Amino acid sequence: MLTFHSESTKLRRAKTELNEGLLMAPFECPERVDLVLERIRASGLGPVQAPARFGLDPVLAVHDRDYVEFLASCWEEWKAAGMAGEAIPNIWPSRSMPGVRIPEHIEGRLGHYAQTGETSICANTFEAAEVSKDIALSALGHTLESGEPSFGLCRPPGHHASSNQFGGYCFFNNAAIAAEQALRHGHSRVAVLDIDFHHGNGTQEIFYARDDVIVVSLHGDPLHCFPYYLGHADETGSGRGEGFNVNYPMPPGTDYARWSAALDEGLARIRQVGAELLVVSLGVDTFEHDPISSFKLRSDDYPDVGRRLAALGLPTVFLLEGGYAVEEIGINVVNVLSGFDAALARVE
Ligand code: OKP
Ligand code: ZN
Repeated sequence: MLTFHSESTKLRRAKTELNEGLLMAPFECPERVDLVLERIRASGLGPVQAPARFGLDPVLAVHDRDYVEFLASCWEEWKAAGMAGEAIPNIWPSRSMPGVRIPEHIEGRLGHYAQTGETSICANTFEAAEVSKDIALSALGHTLESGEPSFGLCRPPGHHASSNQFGGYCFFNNAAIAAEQALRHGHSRVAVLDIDFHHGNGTQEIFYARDDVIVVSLHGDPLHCFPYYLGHADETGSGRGEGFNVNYPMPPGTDYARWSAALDEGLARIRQVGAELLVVSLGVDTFEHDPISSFKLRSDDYPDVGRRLAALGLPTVFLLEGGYAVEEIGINVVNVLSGFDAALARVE
């Protein structure tokens, strides 16, 4: 499988994450990319290629222009306002009396465009997000041209980013950007399958009222797990999108037997609606030793995930989402990808 990677994803190197009441070293760190890349090279998964550049038009196809402009200037504005640390939101609009005007001061704008408080904006956050979506679009382009699978080693991740808010380490929604681009290339229906531990709330929001992108997500039950407010099974889409958003919330402690049964159901639904291309939001924070998650998947389970995805028989683009702070992130990612490749090889 061809991997798209750029050292520029590591341009974002935040110093702080607000977690458990403390400002900590971020879990979503540049070293994650090195661990995955090392394993790709060591395992002989396939060649690694640099992404092409696509500019902001594909971003503006899923994100609001004012949100993108906010991300582009946030860090400079924050510094200009004399702030000492990284840009961390600390105020949100009232729910009962929502304000209609976007503030001018960067502190107010930051709250307006943030859905969560753990993710600091620092130098080069925008640049890294741009490269991350270029990697996703390059992977998509390769798969569209060749029919062959591809892997985008995206960082920062994307699936929590909605049309107008960042959060959960995500700024541009790479999977949504790729799915939208596949439609513009001529596909009539695309599937986004999100197997990160956390619910892909941003992806859900972006496509919620649409039937041209089916979004299927397996994740920790939002009653107990981040991002808490979305991801319930009764969120099934709206209007013509009814039935095209499918959530499988599962309790902390979920093991591979239960998880893979949900995966099979989700894959059956994707098959049933006639999706022509599969975008996989590939998080491996479902791993039993992930430091911020609570599923119990083991390294040996991941090749079987790849095999089950390959059985769909669709052109497939894998995009990295989560998976944290453990040596096994590389092993687990490559296990999914090589399991997929091995199953394809058997069919050919
Ligand atoms: C991003 B991705 C748990 C805190 C969770 C944020 C998690 C963001 C996950 N106590 N903090 O979906 O992997
Ligand atoms: Zn996650």
